[in-house]
Amino acid sequence: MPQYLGLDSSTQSLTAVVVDTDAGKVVLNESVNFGRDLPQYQCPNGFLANPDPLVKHSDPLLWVDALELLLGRCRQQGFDWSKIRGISGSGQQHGSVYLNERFFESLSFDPATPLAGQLKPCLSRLTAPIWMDSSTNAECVEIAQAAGGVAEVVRISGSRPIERFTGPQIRKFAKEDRPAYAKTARIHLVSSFMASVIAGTDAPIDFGDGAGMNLLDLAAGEWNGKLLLATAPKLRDKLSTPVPSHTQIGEVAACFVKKYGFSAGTPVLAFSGDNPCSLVGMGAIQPGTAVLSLGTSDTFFAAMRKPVTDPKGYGHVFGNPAGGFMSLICLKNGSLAREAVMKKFGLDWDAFAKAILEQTEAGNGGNLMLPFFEAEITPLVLKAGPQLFGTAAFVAWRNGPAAARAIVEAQAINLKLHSAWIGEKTKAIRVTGGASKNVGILQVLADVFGAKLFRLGGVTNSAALGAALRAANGVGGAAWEVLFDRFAATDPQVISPNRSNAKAYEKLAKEFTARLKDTYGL
Ligand code: ADP
Ligand code: XUL
Repeated sequence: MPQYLGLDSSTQSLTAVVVDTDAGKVVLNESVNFGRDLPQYQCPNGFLANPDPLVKHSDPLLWVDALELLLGRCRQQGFDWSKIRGISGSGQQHGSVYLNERFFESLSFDPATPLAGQLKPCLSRLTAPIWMDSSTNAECVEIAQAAGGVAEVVRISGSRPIERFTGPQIRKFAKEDRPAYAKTARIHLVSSFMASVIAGTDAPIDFGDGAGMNLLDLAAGEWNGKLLLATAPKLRDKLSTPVPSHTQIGEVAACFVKKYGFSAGTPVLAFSGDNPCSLVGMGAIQPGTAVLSLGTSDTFFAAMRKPVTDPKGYGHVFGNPAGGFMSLICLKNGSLAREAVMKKFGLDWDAFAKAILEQTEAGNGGNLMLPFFEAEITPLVLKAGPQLFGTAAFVAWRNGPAAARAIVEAQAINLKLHSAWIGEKTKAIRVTGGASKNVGILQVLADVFGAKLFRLGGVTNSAALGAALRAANGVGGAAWEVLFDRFAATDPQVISPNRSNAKAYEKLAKEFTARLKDTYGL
């Protein structure tokens, strides 16, 4: 029975999904949660505390330890890794790991000791900036200037210089710590770093995730000389080659054979970003099916007919792992912002859903929130702190049900307004991610988008599933349609829009736009 493993190294957890393609079954779906299972790293939500609210870094050794913990735990529980015929993976996008010369030799790991300890001396920067970091506004301006303007960066890379993207993050490091930058021999994305570990080789970066760096020439599939130069010195030497996502990059490292019982010679396919992998896991590789992913970030994405860029500069074009391109917008204030409201009023997720579905109505009686608990990406708001407008009780944070509805309505309207540039009419949207369990949240999204929402029938982590399906396609040669039939079927419970709410949301969208303008000058 051919089995394929997909690993997803996401913001708050590491997940392994194994599909058995003959049986059409998911035979493993296990996660390690960084906060709960590895508290010693002090990253309860996947990032380290920092006095600067714009700085969000994680510890790359946490991800390596999580991998070993997960593989070991599943083996202990009786899972047989020797049956795996191909491996691929997914990583939170944009995050970067900085490694010195020793990295290249360290990859022939010693199976007798933990890998994190072996990789520690290879880090030229102890922490890894992740996608939540918004601290590189100055570097974005500098890169645009040096590269010939924002429009030129968009033309080449599919996005304007973006604070969380890897290029601006690299520039900041090169400016702030020149000696450590000089000692950096390799800069990996989370995806290519994890691929390097599992394959014991210096892995390439795939087009899907590479497009989130402001360095890749999308049309040519190569690093762009002008952008490299505008970003940091000698950068080309520090990056591995960009490759198509279906590239086989090596075989599982000998130490994983010895330690966890993988079969020697198991092929490893290039890892990609979590959103590109999710596009596959949701069966949405063809244009016409949009996906809403409600994870730590809320993202909205779809395969594209031809690469179109966002005139406002908030949206992106990434590589579609199945070929061609995909559009994406990302809201930083996703699940953690909803959690902040939930906790403020001592609710749980059921009560949160009830507040929306039973205790409040569309339009929220005029109560409106600008829900930027953290600096926001879409639209660009660098000043953190939610803003409330409406009744005195609501504004004073004394109306829990209205606050629950307000944050979700604002997020939904923000997603709708800022995805309009994609230009596809969305009658049906597939939803995934931790918050897609919540029917209250989904009902508001269905109403605001005026579209039916579908969830996957089985696995909720579509990025890990997508990585497993990519391995089944790229290594095992299974056809996408067959894989989607078996693994990406939607749940019979469809969330349909309540059309009578459309007017209230049109009004709210106008108000939301006006408040953004008044409050942030946007
Ligand atoms: P990521 O892959 O970005 O690490 P997930 O897709 O696993 O994140 O989603 C994690 C988030 O899902 C948590 O932060 C939590 O707020 C949210 N979540 C989990 N269960 C629910 C629920 N029933 N309703 C709403 N949100 C939920
Ligand atoms: C996408 C983005 C996030 C991360 C984490 O551009 O920044 O969605 O990939 O999931």
